Amino acid sequence: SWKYVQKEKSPDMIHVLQFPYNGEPPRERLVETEITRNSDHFVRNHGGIPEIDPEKYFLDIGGLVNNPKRITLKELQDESIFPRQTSTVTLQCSGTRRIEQIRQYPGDGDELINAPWGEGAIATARWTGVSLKKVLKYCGGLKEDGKHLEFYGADTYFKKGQVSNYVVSVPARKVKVNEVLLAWEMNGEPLPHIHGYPLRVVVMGYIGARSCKWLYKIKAIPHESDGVVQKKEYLYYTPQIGKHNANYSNGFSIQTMPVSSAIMTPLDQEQIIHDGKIRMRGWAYSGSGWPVRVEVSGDGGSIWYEVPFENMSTKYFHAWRTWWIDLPVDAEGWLEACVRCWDDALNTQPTYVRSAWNWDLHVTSSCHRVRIYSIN
Ligand code: MTE
Ligand code: MO
Repeated sequence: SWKYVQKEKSPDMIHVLQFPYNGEPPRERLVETEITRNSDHFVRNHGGIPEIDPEKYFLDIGGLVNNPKRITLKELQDESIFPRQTSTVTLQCSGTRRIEQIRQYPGDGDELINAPWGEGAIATARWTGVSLKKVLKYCGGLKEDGKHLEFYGADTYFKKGQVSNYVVSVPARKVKVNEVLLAWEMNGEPLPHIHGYPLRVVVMGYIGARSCKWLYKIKAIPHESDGVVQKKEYLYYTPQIGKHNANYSNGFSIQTMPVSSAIMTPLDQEQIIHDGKIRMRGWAYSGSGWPVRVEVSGDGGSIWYEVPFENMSTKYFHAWRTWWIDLPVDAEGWLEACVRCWDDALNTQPTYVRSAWNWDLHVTSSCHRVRIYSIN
């Protein structure tokens, strides 16, 4: 997989894990653009990168559909069969900002098996492909008890004592509302190998884990997938569950991403010489609504300043909003800046890391904080 890292990723990616390859871009670059460059898009892999010949490739669609089908890439791309769809979508790994849970409560969580992501395991791209809704229709639609769609990725990996393919599922209602895309293009370019070439799933509003890469099979099933990734990983445990009592049945599958945000500049521990205002930039995203308000504080959360509406990007419902603000700061010395976001379903972020701490260290959605040294 290293050859694809060198070919397809920026040289200054932060390699969160070398094998399987997991990387995120430098913080200060991520929010420079609303649409992330392909080379800067984070990568989250569980195993190696499969080599798939697009000429020999086909997608099997079976299980509880009326007419199971085997479809080639050419057929999928034939616009007389399937209308093409391009959607601008943010993918966020549920491990984003995990480093805060690890640093603040070392040893409490299952950190040995979980990559220590920073704020960069999130990115936005224009994905082109076909809606899974249309593909299911082409297969005669779902049978009565076809309630979930299971996705099979061609990569294999070893985890939790089992060797398996990458297998996950989403409920059929997510497909019915047209929030699941099968994509072969990323920002107008062929899908990079590292991002799932030749075909991947893009699920809007859900954790990145459901957006299966190197897709080769879709199966309609009556219940959530029994695969390892669905049932043993990406589980949310309420805070009273920890290493002494966690078992896979007392966690539940994380699907929809909660509202979250982050300050990308200035960096944590940065020294800033300024004239009473500090320029801050970041992202805000919600899988369960639309980020409508972002507030930033320079004193740890006593006084909040609203990010002016015109400083928030985007017209894309399934994407993040990048933002900037010139934060008024009088104080000198060390101070704590933090950010919080509201979405249009009135969800907001927990105040402290502990408020949303969970044993498997997912969805660190508390107010993001950076310590900066102010010289005024
Ligand atoms: N699909 C397969 N086949 N194998 C994987 O390891 N990782 C998932 C998802 N799809 C994964 C996968 C996870 S956890 C995330 S966050 C997203 O892919 C990341 O997508 P990206 O690597 O294109 O950014
Ligand atoms: Mo992920």
